[in-house]
Amino acid sequence: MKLILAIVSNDDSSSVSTALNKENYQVTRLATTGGFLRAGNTTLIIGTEDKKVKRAIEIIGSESKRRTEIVPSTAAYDIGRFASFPVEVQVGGATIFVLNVEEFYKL
Ligand code: 2BA
Repeated sequence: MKLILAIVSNDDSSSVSTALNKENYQVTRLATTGGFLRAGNTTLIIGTEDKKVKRAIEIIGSESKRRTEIVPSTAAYDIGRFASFPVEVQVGGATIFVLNVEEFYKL
């Protein structure tokens, strides 16, 4: 048995866990915070059989693809004068760890 820890963006976490649930994976969601950006993300804990790990990673990857989004940004270029312009930012993606599970109990 394996334990998958998948860190995904908050925006993707619902669609990732819904897609996993649909294929009978059991998922626990933890609200977590990235150490670098200090922004909220979601860590999914998935306990599953070895042979189901590959498919779980495919599902996580397809529901949390890295993509660029255009967001508004504001810059001050003179005292009291601001310009608003769109900037491209990278969102999504997943960081995944797969660990061996020595023992597993449901009591
Ligand atoms: P990613 O590498 O896609 O990582 C997204 C989030 O996944 C991280 O959020 C962190 O919560 C988790 N994560 C990634 N690798 C990990 C690992 N080896 N162990 C434990 N957790 C891990 P943040 O820490 O807020 O990082 C957000 C993004 O900032 C990262 O995206 C990366 O592009 C960049 N970044 C992180 N640390 C950096 C550093 N020391 N220097 C430059 N850029 C960094």
